[in-house]
Amino acid sequence: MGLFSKIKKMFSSKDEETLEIDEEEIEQTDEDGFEVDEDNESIEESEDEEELEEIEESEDEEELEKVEETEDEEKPEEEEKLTKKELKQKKKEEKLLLKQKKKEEKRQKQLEEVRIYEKGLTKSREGFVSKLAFLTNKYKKITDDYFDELEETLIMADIGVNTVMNFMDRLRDRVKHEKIENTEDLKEIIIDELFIIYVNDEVLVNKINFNDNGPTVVLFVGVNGVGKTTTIAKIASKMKKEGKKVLLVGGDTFRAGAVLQLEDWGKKIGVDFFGKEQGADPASVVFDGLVKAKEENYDLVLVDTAGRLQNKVNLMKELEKINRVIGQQVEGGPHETLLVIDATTGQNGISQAKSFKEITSITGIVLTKLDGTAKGGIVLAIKDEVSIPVKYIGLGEREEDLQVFDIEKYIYGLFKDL
Ligand SMILES: Nc1nc2c(ncn2[C@@H]2O[C@H](COP(=O)(O)OP(=O)(O)OP(=O)(O)O)[C@@H](O)[C@H]2O)c(=O)[nH]1
Ligand SMILES: [Mg+2]
Repeated sequence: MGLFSKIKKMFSSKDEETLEIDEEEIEQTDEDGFEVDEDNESIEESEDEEELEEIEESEDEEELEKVEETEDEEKPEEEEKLTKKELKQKKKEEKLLLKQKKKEEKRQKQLEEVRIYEKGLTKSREGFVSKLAFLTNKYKKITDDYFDELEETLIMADIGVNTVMNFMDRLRDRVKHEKIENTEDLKEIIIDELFIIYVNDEVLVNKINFNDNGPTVVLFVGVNGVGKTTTIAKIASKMKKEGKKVLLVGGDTFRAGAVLQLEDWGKKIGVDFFGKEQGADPASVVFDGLVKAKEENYDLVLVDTAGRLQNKVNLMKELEKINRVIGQQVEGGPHETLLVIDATTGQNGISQAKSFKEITSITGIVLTKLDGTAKGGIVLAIKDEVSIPVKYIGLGEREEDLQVFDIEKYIYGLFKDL
């Protein structure tokens, strides 16, 4: 079975069988992508188990006493044994039920996320899938003309010229070696090959690098209007719900109103904010913000920055300064530098990624507004052309529309109708 068939089976039905596959095959990514939460989860589970055992023990003792009492009343031994056995059985069943409930909850959460991917990628799916279906019907047999039109379709989906060229070479090879003749038989192979472009023999790291010794500092960079501030607010709100103490730092002192916008977000979602007036030195804002974060034991500090200074050199100097301050204040910081890119800007977004990569070290990409474009292929192009993992994607304006990027859910959302 091809990769896509497996993914489709995983996400499109809810029966028990798929549930099993799901548990085994999907590498569980926590909602927010923070590694530490995965650990928490196992702690949670083991704590639950301990608790259960404790309860079991104490209950067992009580029951034993009861049994002893009744023994005095000359209860037949056989019957007593049976009760003990039954009790144990009952506890076991309860434990199992709890585990199943947890599994089901996890599964439901995942399906909800899949629905968000589905909805957010509607435009891309409609554009690409319908074109692919059209080509399949138009040609029936694989010909050079078919390949040409397919190539054009992929480039139109913003997958990127170089990526498409590589892809086409691989596809042609497979067609030759596997002696595939019909376009219909190629549909699933196309998806599998796109998947392979993204995965590309690498272990996919979409988790945020969490600092265990002090606050985790995440720096957000990107040009104007791409969605930095809203992304910060969405992540902050998610983290707050997970019980983390979050501080927003208004490092964009360049644009009028930017500081106030972040402060307003803080108020709206109930997360603390630190900032100074417009025009203040961003590095000094970050410095003071981090002093506060350390003194008051914040878990997570999200730093907003200005996307456009007078020119690239200025921006580079500014980011260097901010990085230096963070590194001095918090060991290993910034723990992440996330570049925010607006998916609707297509190839322009790719160029931005290349430029930013030259001026500062980027650890991950947040791709926003994927819901607003029919060119969702940009996810594949970024990975292939810029070699930076996409860590979050924005699939709409609601808070829950910001999702940890998951290639399987993405491929499903993009091709489920095929
Ligand atoms: N549809 C959609 N809109 C989004 C998404 N993410 C952000 N937006 C919108 O994009 C607009 C710009 O977002 P901001 O967060 O202000 O962008 P910014 O990068 O901070 O902009 P500057 O501060 O001007 O540099 C807002 O109207 C957001 O609601 C998304 O995933 N989908
Ligand atoms: Mg902003």
